[in-house]
Parts: sequence; C-alpha cells; structure tokens
Amino acid sequence: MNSTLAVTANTQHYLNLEEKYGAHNYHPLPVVLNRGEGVFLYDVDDKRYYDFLSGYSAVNQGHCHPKIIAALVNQAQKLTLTSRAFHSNLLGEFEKYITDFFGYNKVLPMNSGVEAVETAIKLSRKWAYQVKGIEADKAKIIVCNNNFHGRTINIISFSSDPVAKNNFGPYNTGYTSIPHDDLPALEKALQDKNVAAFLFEPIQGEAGVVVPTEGYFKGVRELCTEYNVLMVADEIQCGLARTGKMLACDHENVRPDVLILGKALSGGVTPVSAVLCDDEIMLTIKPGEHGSTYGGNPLACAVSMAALQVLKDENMCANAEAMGKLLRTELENLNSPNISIVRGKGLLNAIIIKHDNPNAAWELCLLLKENGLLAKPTHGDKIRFAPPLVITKEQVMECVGIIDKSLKQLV
Ligand code: IF1
Repeated sequence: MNSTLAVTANTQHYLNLEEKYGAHNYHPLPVVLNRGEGVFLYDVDDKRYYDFLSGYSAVNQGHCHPKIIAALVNQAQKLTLTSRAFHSNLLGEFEKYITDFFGYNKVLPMNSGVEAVETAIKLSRKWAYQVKGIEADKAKIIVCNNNFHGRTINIISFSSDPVAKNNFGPYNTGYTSIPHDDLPALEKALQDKNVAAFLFEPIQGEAGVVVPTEGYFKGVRELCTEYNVLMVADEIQCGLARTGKMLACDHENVRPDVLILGKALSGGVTPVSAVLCDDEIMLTIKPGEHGSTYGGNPLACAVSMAALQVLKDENMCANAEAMGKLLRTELENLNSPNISIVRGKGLLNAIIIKHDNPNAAWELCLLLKENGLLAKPTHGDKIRFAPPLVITKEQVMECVGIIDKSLKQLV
C-alpha cells in the first residue's frame, strides 16, 4: 500500500466505524483527531499536526481557546436553551454587543451559516416587496458564478458546482448568476428592475480563494446604492479577521447593507450564525415570520461574545495580515515547479498545484499529513492554506519547511 495511505490499527478502527455506520457524504483525509489546542490537532495515536484548514475558517481563534471554552462551560452550567418563546438575559446582551461591534441597528441570530444565508435572502425579498415595492413573487437576487453559500435546496438552486447541485432538483428560481469580480456584468444585471439584492462572497473561498481586483467592493457598493439594491455580503468564511481585517469588506471601507456571519463567530465551539442589517430591512420580518429552535440561545450568545472579544483582545487581524504576507512570500520563494500560483489575503490562502498527475493535490495533502500538517484540496488542483490566526512567525516558518519537504517528495 502507498505509504501515505498506511494508517495505524487504532486509526483504522475509527475509519471502519464511520464506513459502516455513517453516511458517505465526505471523503476526508485518513486521519482521526481527538484533541485540538491552538494551531495544533492531535490524532488518536497522539501525533501532532498543524491545522491548515481551521475548520474551513471556523477556528480562527485557535482550537479550544481557553476564554471561549470558559464562556461555554460557565454558561452550560446555568442555562443553555429557553427557545424564543421566552426571553433570556443573554440574548439582549449579545444583540447589543454584536450590533455595536459591527455597527448595525439589529441582528437576527441563527445557527449554521446556510441558515443565515437563507435568512438574508428572506429579508432581502421582504424588503423588496414591502419597501422597494417590487411586484409580489417577482424579486430577483443576483449571485456569482462559482459561489458557495451552503447546501440547502434553495441555496444549491443557484450553485454552479454540479457536484453540489446534480440530482437534487427540482430547483428554486429567482436567481441570476454573473461572474465574480466583474462590475460591468453586475451593472448589466442591475438593469432588471426586479432585482432585490446582490449576494456575494467578497473573497470566494471554496472556488479556491479568489481575491477580486482592488476597487471591486467599492464598485459593488456604488452600483447597489445607485440601483437601490441590497449589497449582501456573505462573510461566513472570509470575515472575522481571517483576511487581515475584521471583515473582508473593510479592506475597501465598504459597508454592506446586509452582513452574514458564521463559523468563527463561535470559534469552532458551537454553531452560531447571524445576519446584521439596519431597521428598514430587519423590521420587515414580523413576529412569527421567521426563526429557529436554537437561534440566539444563551449558550451560543455567551460563546459568541467571547469569540468576538478574543479576536480584538489578541489583535488577530494584525497577526493574520502579517503572517499571511510571510506565508505567501515564503511559499513563492520556494520556487517549486509544482506550485503555479500562490494567492490569498491575510491567512486565507491557496496554492494551485501544477503536475501531470490530476491527483497531485490530494497526494500532496497525504504527504503533508505524514509530515505533520493537515490541509485539504478544493476543486482538484487547489489547496487552501488557512491556519488559525494565532499562528506565530516561527510556526509559519516550520510549516513552510513541511510544505517544502512534502513538495520534494511528490512524484
Ligand atoms: C461543507 C465548502 C468552505 C461558506 C460560505 C456559507 C456557508 C459556507 C462562504 C455555509 C460553508 C463550509 C461547508 C462545508 C465545507 C465548507 C466549505 F467547501 F463547502 F465550500 F468553507 F468553502 N457561506 N462552508 O464557506 O455554512 O451551513 O456550512 O455553516 O458543506 O462541506 P454552513
């Protein structure tokens, strides 16, 4: 067997359980983890790895951050869920905290990222009918090619990825897809008077860390304002200090009308997502028109306030900016014949692999694993490099060494 596929009996035991009893909706690397701390993950044989995926940017603060865990444990012993049929002391505190933090009138708390995206779509449509005055059931939402906004039937209805979409029909309508980072295409789509919103990832994650042209966010903001269309930014993956600013839109000092957050909003501890916007949009949803069992639960509120505070207290934006620059520079300086492109912003980065073997990115990830670093390919030839934002210069240099060694082992 290929040595990179060899696993210990201990690991194999857990792989067998998942194979037999679990859905096969993922194809993970053959590694079984049972502990995380900061930038490190440990497998069931206590082997240590650098985490270069960070739970797809949910663990920006580092695994099991002591202050976030303390908030979880403390609240878990008091009150975890009231439902929204009653008030809790933490919901209002969280709502004030997060709306002050990002500068919006109101927040609607949910759980998973896709629930927050669905919520943003419902708010955009409500606003279109009740404020903008678009004819009932005619509202359109513009989205980007190669988007990733989650996996519900509605969201995959406007996906351009056949793997995420095929054989899940029939699909929902009301969406127009245009190229990302293309202002003329956006302006052309905005000629349709029924457009309610433009929903986009400022930096496309799953598409392989696609960083748009300087000025794109400003251009989107200007066009959405000119055509009275909501600018809806999905910052679930690129937000929360990941790209070196608190929000990716902050790189151009642009304020979306609707801000969607998730993942690192809870530091990888429990699912928390949120939609922030001002009263004109948020108050179009009336009591009973939207919600969720766990949305805004006291445990999530406590964890999320700690997760956000830690981002600020530990200057994670500045560290992401500096360590991201260092990582990209060092990767470029490797001058590897197998890296065609290094790209990213802050600590949201990706390399594009150049190799005759179509499986080279996967093979490289197996070698990286053997050498103590965990990363995963996205869409074939791209590998995302996104460690927790607490990584140090010395650790970045050690990881570049691991990547260099692994590239040289790639056959
Ligand atoms: C999987 C991808 C990343 C997201 C953005 C909304 C959501 C996501 C920009 C939905 C979620 C996750 C989902 C997870 C893997 C991961 C992913 F590979 F799927 F595409 F990060 F790029 N908007 N992304 O990135 O949030 O409902 O998952 O909480 O489904 O495999 P969610």
